[in-house]
Amino acid sequence: MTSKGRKKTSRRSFLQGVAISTAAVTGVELLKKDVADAADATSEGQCKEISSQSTEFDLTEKSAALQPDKIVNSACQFCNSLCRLKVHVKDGRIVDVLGEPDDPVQAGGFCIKGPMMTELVYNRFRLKYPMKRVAGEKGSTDSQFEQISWDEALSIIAGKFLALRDLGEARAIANKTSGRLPRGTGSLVGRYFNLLGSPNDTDVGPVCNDAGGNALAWTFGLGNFTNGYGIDGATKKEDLGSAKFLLFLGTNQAETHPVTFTYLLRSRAKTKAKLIVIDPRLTPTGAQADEWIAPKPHTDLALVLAMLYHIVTHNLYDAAFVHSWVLGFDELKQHLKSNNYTPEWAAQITDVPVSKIKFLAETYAQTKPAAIFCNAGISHQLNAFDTYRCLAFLAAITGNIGISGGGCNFMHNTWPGGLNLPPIEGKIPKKDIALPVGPDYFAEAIISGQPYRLKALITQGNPLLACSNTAKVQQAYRHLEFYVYTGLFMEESAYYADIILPVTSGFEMETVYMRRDDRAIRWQQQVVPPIGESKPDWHIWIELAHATAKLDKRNPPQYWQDNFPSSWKDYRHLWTTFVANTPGMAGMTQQRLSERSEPLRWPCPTVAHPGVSTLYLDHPSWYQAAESLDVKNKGKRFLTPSGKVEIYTSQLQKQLTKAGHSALPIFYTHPEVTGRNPTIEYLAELVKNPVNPHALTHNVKLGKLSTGEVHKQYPLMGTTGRSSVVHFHSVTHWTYTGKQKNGVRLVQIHPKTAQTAGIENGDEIIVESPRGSIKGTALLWQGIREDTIFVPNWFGSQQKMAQDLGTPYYEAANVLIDQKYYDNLSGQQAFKCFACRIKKA
Ligand SMILES: Nc1nc2c(c(=O)[nH]1)N[C@H]1C(S)=C(S)[C@@H](COP(=O)(O)OP(=O)(O)OC[C@H]3O[C@@H](n4cnc5c(=O)[nH]c(N)nc54)[C@H](O)[C@@H]3O)O[C@H]1N2
Ligand SMILES: Nc1nc2c(c(=O)[nH]1)N[C@H]1C(S)=C(S)[C@@H](COP(=O)(O)OP(=O)(O)OC[C@H]3O[C@@H](n4cnc5c(=O)[nH]c(N)nc54)[C@H](O)[C@@H]3O)O[C@H]1N2
Ligand code: SF4
Ligand SMILES: [Mo]
Repeated sequence: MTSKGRKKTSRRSFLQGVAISTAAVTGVELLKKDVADAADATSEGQCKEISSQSTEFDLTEKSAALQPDKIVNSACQFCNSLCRLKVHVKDGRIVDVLGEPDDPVQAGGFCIKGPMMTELVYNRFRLKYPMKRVAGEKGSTDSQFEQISWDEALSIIAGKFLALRDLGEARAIANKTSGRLPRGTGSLVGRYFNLLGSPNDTDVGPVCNDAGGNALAWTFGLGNFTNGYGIDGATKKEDLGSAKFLLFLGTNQAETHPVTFTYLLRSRAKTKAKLIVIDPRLTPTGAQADEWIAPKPHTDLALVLAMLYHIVTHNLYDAAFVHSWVLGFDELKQHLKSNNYTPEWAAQITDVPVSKIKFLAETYAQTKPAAIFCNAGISHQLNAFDTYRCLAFLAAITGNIGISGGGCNFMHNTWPGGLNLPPIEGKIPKKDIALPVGPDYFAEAIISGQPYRLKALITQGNPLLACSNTAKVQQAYRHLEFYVYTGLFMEESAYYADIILPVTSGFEMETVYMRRDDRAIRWQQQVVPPIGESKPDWHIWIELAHATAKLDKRNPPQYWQDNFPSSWKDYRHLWTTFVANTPGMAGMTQQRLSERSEPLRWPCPTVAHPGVSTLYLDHPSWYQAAESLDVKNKGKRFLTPSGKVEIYTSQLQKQLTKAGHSALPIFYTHPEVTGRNPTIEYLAELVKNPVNPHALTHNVKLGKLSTGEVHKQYPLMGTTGRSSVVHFHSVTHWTYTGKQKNGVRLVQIHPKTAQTAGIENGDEIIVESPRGSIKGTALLWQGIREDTIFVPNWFGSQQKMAQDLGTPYYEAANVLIDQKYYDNLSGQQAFKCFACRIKKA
């Protein structure tokens, strides 16, 4: 953050601090920090006029060399803090990147990655033109590729897809999107797949955080982050900034959403709101907290069930709200009691003391408004949908939903999920039911052909690092008949490709790219022309449709051309089309977005509407927006079938039972969690997924006790996640700054655990799981449970920037993780749990 005079606790002083003796230790005790630290946050995010300035005087003023010719309003393509980046351009070159001081949430701030956007533009490793494979085995680094024209590349792809379709195998063609895309790309992919007749265009959601959105939709009606950052235009008051209690589960926002987290800290310095962070390890987020609680990984569901139990049995709930707005409270109460989900029970499973669980439940219920925030630490559990549902129940029974400063802020369930295009002209083929959602299932379908085989695939993102069980993904991608890789660099996945397509980075396009968690978006101007022959994704799909038109023998060219007008290549035109066809966005015109310093939130039914901050707020502004989404919503507060919060209804029960679940979740967890716990069995039978009804899923049986057998060989638990604020998935590993700051894979291990294994700080180590092993460097860290290690993801074997910095090349961390374990409702992969052992390399 560009801040002045910030006090820091160094890692050294931290390591010299007190050892952790119990699972629940306060960040305060551990770091011996005081409230001054929190007050310090107020200085965060203060913008300096020119970022390269390093004193309080602006010594770049009148610097002939550094005065920009123009400043372009672009945006960052990395995290969901959605910073505006004001890009200084001199003589056609980017010379500086600053934040937006006129956006009160951003307050001029940005993180280390903002300026790294420039390193995506000027980068000798950028893919610059389309290529095709000419020699070498798929996956081998000896693979040879040769430059081809866009015309040739797109006609090869179209020809292959049409050939499969004509054999009656349209469903064998799939696409996997990434979260890093110009908005609306998924709608164009979906349209192309509709015309082709394949159901297998998957969104990044099931890999990322869909479970949260799914649970919200099933409980409250909309699948989105419920509250907003900054001033709510309807009430003219702070929304999340007015929270009195911030409960974070499985989210390390200090490193993953630094600027919006800074906004929360800035607000908290005024409100003195309590912040409690629940995470098996101490992160920079936990360091800011009043209390850090470290449960055993993958057991949050037990913690939340016990909080519910304590609130219900001690009458700590909001009886008036429950009476007016909640369906199924009595059934929930009965369920908690009959299963005996007491704090004592949960303490045994989670390893969090009983008193802590009770304290947590009481504080949450009695400190209103209380806002819950969750992210990948919850989403990447095999019980994610059920855990998120229980968290939604917590908010519902305490009346913390539909109020400013409260809500269920399940991150990365922002808007837009889909942007609508006009109805398709012409008759489209009937589609089969889709494969189980989540691209991680693709590997299984390619290898086993169950329930049917995938043969051709396009991806955005880097599945060879991002998907679970890398060895299986490698095997599958070698077997694919046809694979198209799109991306910025020659990443691990590109070596498996038949065709490689170069895409433009964020500064090279006028578009709407990232989105803020609270459903807000902003318009961004193009800063520089595309590098080489690279194209933005939406151009690729429009041009692919036109290439397909030329080769299709079944349909007239208009079938493709009319449904993909070339005018959409102008993003303004495409955006106007989205605005005209998507409910709730009539007020989000390009003109309005361009004129604002702040992003604008959906839903936003008219240009006079401020955009909704708090969903379900009992306020005319919300009712107007709700009705714009669907006329049937007229007068409804919650957008469920009943218009109320739905904890239990017979309809919910009927639907969820079909896939082995219940409207009232029981506790179960990953079989590789230590101890003997109720777990999950995947049945051979595939059923229609009630949460994703276009797709199949495995039926499951919940509750069978795990044997603990795996822990005889692999006594520890591993979890994964982001290495630090420096990296954004794999892409920043291709920047000099990224590799320079964080080029070594540091595996966090508790000192006692390391000592038992004969490992010292800085030792080269090997981490082994039943699937495979990886190398890393031991980072002894007192802020992690003794039974758990943390392995950062997205270090890869082809990240050429390592050459420049002399850092190692690494195997994907996902070799450690089993693809079998996933949430059969949301499709979320259990990235956050694996049995393991460690040794010195
Ligand atoms: N710098 C940076 N920022 C990013 C990204 C990035 O790659 N780099 N990626 C973006 C994306 S796509 C996403 S989805 C988000 C993810 O953002 P986060 O969810 O904040 O990131 P993670 O590091 O995956 O996981 C968060 C925390 O969950 C903890 N955790 C692990 N297992 C458990 C568990 O069982 N229970 C609980 N309560 N916690 C657990 C981990 O220790 C970790 O600190 O970040 C976004 N922002
Ligand atoms: N073990 C473990 N695995 C995980 C996770 C975890 O926490 N632990 N997290 C999961 C989560 S939440 C996510 S979101 C995924 C992220 O993993 P990915 O989906 O692979 O990450 P991305 O950042 O989307 O994509 C990486 C590459 O996409 C390319 N790219 C960048 N911008 C664009 C663009 O505009 N268009 C196109 N076509 N390509 C582009 C770049 O070459 C970039 O390096 O990983 C998942 N995998
Ligand atoms: S990565 Fe996030 S916090 Fe950092 S500059 Fe980009 S949008 Fe802002
Ligand atoms: Mo994600």
